[in-house]
Amino acid sequence: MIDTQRAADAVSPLDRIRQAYQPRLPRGLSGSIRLHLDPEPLVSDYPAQILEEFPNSLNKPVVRFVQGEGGLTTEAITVGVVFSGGQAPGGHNVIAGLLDALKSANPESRLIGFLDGPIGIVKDNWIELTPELVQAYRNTGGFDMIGSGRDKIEKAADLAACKKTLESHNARGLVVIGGDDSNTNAAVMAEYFLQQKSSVQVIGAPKTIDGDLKNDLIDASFGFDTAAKVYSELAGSICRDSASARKYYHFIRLMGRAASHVTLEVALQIHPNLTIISEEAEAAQWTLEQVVDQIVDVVVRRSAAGKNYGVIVIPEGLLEFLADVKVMISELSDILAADESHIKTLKRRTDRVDYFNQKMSPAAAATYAFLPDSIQLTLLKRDKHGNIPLSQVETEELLMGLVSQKLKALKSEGKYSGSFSPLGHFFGYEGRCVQPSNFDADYCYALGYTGAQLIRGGVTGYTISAQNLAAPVEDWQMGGVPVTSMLVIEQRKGKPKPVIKKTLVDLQRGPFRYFASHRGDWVEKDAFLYPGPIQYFGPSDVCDARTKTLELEAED
Ligand code: FBP
Repeated sequence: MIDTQRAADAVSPLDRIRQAYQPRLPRGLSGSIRLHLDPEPLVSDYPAQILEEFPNSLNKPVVRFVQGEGGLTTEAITVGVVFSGGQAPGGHNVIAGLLDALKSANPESRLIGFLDGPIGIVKDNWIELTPELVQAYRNTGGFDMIGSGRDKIEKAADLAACKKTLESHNARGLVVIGGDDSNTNAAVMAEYFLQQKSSVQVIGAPKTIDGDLKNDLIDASFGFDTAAKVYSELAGSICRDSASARKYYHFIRLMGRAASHVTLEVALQIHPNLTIISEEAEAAQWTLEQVVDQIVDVVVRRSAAGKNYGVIVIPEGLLEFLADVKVMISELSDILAADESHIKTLKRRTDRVDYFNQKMSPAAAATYAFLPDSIQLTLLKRDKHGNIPLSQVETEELLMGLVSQKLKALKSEGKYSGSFSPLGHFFGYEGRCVQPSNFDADYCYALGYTGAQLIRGGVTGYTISAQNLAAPVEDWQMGGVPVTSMLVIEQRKGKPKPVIKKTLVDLQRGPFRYFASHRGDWVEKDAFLYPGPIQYFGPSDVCDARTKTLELEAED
């Protein structure tokens, strides 16, 4: 249930001041503009399943904006909008940009918000997003204006219900604000509407703190900048506490699902003593034991230098990338897809271990049996898109225990004489709903503004693209990338499914290269940096600073 009264009477001093912040718009979106379709379509060598499931949406051109008149409707239109998936700072500004662009083209145009995610479209559960309501949420964090959800829209009945809802509102288009799975929903809906000869257009906006919805035409997903800044502040403070108290080892796990973009960005911002990057672990085929050995090595080296404290940073999804655990998870997923209801009844550890001993390869069964109860149970869960709920996998606790054991063994052999007091942290939900940084406030507003122009221009099946984001806002280049061009086939719940490709950390690109060439200096020395909290007012080099990731990728 959405509390639409809340915003009016519960406003913090910062939110009140931020309501007056007017996001900057790229030059390319100002004045008279029209759509320009690249002369050549974006052609890919699609797998047969994608060719079969998306016959109407493939091989479309990239869309850009150019100065000029015509082509964008000035009729009064109705547009629907929905948040989908996890929260990310700036979502309300996407809605503000969308509303402002629609109203400035025609004050009679309407924006309606579907409640609690895609299920709101299926159930026709919505509210009118009036200028008064939206005003109270400008530049605020959270998705609470209309709520969000993780429903997957793929069943024929759900798709038909979405079409019915949108047509009953006479909606010209729908903007889906979401990550990879949500933009997959957008692709499926756009194709369905085309097949059904419906004129409803579908546009996706690239959202996710994970930073993995990006490619040559989308420099960054929104929310990554703000969330990474929050985690850098928190983890930087922990570094300072560690260097002050000099008695604890802090193990910090950072949200970000599979990709390590958040972890890498935080490492570049704070210089921890050791940072594990999942993509490197996968490339080098590290096992769990090898990761433990690396941490032990750092602890022993620092101890020899008189430092029995430090900070170790790991990504949320690390386990999925370790050679031994990865094989086990893949076997587990197949077994789960075939026998989920029975597996759910295996409440006792011994029953689960016995069952998987019969069903898995001996190595995978041994890996499963080795894990603590809480992780064993979490690995049996899947969300509606088939993802493991990685935020609940307490990898930092597992590593703390295994490192302790190894250090005890080394001590008994006389190879280590230090003290080891580990403390675990997980930073994730803390960063998803804060007031967006100036970057995300501007970026989200530009995304919403662009979404409205794409709908006014009559295109469907596009995700909003954004290039040159390391440059000043005025020089950003906004447009649209065919959503189907990002599709690949992945196994989900034991079946091959078309999904938007997650972009993981590229070990050849600037951010990782910079990290790899500097991390050696951060192990024994305390080279910690303390970025402090996000600044909204003050010198531009602090308030408008881009992520290191964006800066270093721009230099590539
Ligand atoms: P999205 O991909 O939907 O943006 O989700 C991001 C995320 O914050 C992940 O980093 C995290 O693993 C997951 O959501 C947590 O999901 P939930 O909010 O359902 O607990």
